[in-house]
Amino acid sequence: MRILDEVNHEIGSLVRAARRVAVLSGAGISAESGVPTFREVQTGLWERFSAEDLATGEAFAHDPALVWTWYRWRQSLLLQVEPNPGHSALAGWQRRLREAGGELSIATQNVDDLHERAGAEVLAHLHGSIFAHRCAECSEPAELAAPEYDGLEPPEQPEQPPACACCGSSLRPGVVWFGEMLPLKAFELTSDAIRQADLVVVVGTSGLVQPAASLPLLALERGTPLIEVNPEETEISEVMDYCLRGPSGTMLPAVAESAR
Ligand code: BJW
Ligand code: ZN
Repeated sequence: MRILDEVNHEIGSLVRAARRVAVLSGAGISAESGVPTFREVQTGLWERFSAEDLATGEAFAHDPALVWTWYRWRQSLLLQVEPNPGHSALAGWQRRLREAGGELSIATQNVDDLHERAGAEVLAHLHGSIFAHRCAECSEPAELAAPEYDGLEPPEQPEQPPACACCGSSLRPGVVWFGEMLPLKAFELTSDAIRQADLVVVVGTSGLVQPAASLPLLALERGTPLIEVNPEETEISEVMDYCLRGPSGTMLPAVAESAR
């Protein structure tokens, strides 16, 4: 493992030679857009809870209004932020590789849509989408208007989740909570993309949450080079060939530029 604070010659050569690139992204890539990462301390209504406490079916069953309002507030925050240079760099690299007959696939653990808003196509949302809703009982999908909070300050009062039009049970966000299975198709597409890649880039994830954190290990089967982009050491840094220690908003544009 080589720890670097800038893109060097070796990384440049790997990136230039790569025709099939697989990217796994996590909350860190959206941090510079102003989206809190998953393991940051919370404020307001939720300051007594960690995000991990709230992202469970048990929490939703125990206090549906609290959990529902947390997700609606996060939606409203996302509607007020923009993709950052890290998202844009991946989108541009994907476009250029495709024009040259290659492929860059993006699998994200993020429930936001910032990759798409930067112009990228996302192969897989491994943990679902915060903008999708469905019935917690019968799984019927539901469309909802945007939340009315201003997005910056958490609301003062929790609101109850709306009722399903089919069965009257509570709606829930279309995300994957702890203890729930990941969408099989998304998981398989990501596994295939990593197995077929000639370069794997892991960006902005702590590598703590399974099974997503183990997906990059599939690259080891064929000895595919692995690059991590993260200002901090992570649970999966050990298996990386290169660790670029810096924010993705700076590092990814430099990596993508070295592909030219
Ligand atoms: C920057 C940066 C910058 C900052 N630039 N970087 C024991 C062992 C193994 C597994 C388990 C176990 N006990 C339980 C499990 C299973 C569990 C799990 O993994 N738990 C661990 C916590 C131990 N996993 C599951 O339950 C999964 N399902 C499953 O296993 O199904 C099988 C099963 C079924 C039934 C019973 C039992 C098993 C489901 C996991 C679902 C995760 N869902 C969440 C919430 C989604 C909805 C929402 O957003 O609210 O997904 S949890 C949360 O973590 C979210 C994230 O996608 C995910 C990963 O977080 P991520 O992206 O890594 O963010 P952070 O905050 O952790 O890290 C940010 C990183 O960014 C840091 O490294 C920073 O340094 C970096 N950073 N600024 C670049 N500018
Ligand atoms: Zn229903």
